[in-house]
Amino acid sequence: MGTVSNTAGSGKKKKTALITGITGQDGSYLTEFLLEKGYEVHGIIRRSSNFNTQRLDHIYVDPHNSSARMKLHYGDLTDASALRKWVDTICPDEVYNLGAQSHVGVSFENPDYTADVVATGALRLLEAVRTHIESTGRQQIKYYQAGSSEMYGATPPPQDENTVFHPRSPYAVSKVAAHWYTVNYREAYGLFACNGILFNHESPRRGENFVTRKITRAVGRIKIGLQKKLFLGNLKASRDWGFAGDYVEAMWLMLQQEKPDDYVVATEESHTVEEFLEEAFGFVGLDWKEYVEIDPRYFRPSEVDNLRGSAEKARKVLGWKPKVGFKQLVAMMVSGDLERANREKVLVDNGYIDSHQQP
Ligand code: NDP
Ligand code: GDR
Repeated sequence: MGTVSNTAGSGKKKKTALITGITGQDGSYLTEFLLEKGYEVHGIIRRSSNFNTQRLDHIYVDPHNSSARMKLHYGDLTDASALRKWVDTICPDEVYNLGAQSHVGVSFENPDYTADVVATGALRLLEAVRTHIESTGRQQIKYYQAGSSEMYGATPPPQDENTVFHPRSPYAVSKVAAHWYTVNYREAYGLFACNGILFNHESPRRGENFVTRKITRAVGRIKIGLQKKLFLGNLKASRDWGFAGDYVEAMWLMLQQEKPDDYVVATEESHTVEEFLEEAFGFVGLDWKEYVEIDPRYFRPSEVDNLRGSAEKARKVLGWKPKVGFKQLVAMMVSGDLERANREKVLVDNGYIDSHQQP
C-alpha cells in the first residue's frame, strides 16, 4: 500500500486514475496502458486468503520505491465508506469502474451478491465521486462504467447504442441498472460519466472459467498429455470476441472526449463456441470432436444466443478500431496456454504437482 502523491519527480502534474477491478483481466491491461501514458494508477483490491494480484505482478514496483506509479489499496464495491475514503484520498482525475462478479453463469447461483457488487456497487462509487466533488468543490472527475453486451441479451444483432436492452441473467440485469445509474448521474448532476458497452473480449489473461480460456487451457493440456476431456455447455451460442488489450484503449478514449457519452465497442464479427473450438483445436492439429463432451451443468437457465455489435459510433467519434482479429486472438491464447502446459508438464514429470493441480 503506497502513499498518495499527485506530482511527478519532475514537478509536472501527472494524471491520476483510480481503478476498481484492477486485478482482473481488463484492469491489468488498462493499468499497463495508463502507466505507458504517464498516469499514476491506483487500484482497489479485495482482501482474499490467497494473493489475487498475479495479473499485475509483472508491473508491480515496491511502493517504498519512489518510482512506483501503481498503488494498491484494500477496498470493496460493497463498502461505500472505503470507496469514499479512497476517492477523497487519491483525488483521481479519472475513475474506471471495472470491478464485478463478472461470470454470467455464477450470477444465477449468487444473484443477490452479484446485484450488490455490480449494480449497487456502481451506485456506491458514483455517489462517492459525486459527494467528493460536491464537498470539495473540485473540478470534474471523469467516470467510466464497464457496461456489457449481455445487457442486449435476447435482442437480436446487430446491437448498437440504440438497441433495446433485454437482459437474460442476474448479472446482465445488474449491468443494466449500473448503466442507468451512470446515465442518471450524468443527467442529474452533470457528472462526466460514460458507459462503455463492451462486447466479449478475451486474452491470455482471461479468467479460466470463461469459455474461450477454458477451451485454450484444455487445448494446451490435451496436446501435452495432461488432460483427456473437455466438458462444455451450449456450443451454439454466438459471440463477438475481441482482444482485451484493444478494448481498454476505447475505455480511455471515451474519457478524453469533450462530452460524456455511451459507446458500443465490438469487432462486428461473431462466431459460435463451436467455431472457437474448431479454430483452437485446429491450431495444434487436433479434432475437437474427439475431446469435447457436453455437461448440462454448464447450460444456463436462460441463454444469450447471439451477440454481434455495431461499433460505428466508436469508430467515428473515438477513432477506435480493433487491431486483433478472431484467428489472431485464438492463436495468441492457444500459444500462451501451450507454453503454460509445457511448464506444468515439467513439474508433473518431476513429481512436484499432480496433473490436476496448477503451478
Ligand atoms: P474479471 O472477472 O477478470 O475481473 C473482475 C474484477 O473485479 C477483479 O479484479 C475482481 O477482483 C474484482 N471484483 C470482484 N468483486 C469485487 C468486489 N466486490 N469489489 C471490488 N472488486 C471486485 O473481469 P474482466 O476484467 O473481464 O471485466 C472487467 C469489467 O468489464 C467487469 O465489470 C465485467 O463485468 C465487464 N465486462 C467484461 C467483458 C469481457 O468480455 N471481459 C465484456 C463486457 C463487460 P478479484 O481479482 O479479487 O476477483
Ligand atoms: P459470457 O462469457 O457469458 O458471454 O460473458 P462466457 O465465456 O462465460 O460464455 C460464452 C458462451 O459460451 C457458452 N458456454 C460456456 N461458458 C462457460 N463459461 N463455460 C462453459 O463450459 C461453456 N460452454 C458453453 C455460454 O453458455 C455462453 O453462451 C462474458 C463475461 O466476461 C461477462 O462479464 C461480459 O459482460 C460478457 O462476456 C460480455
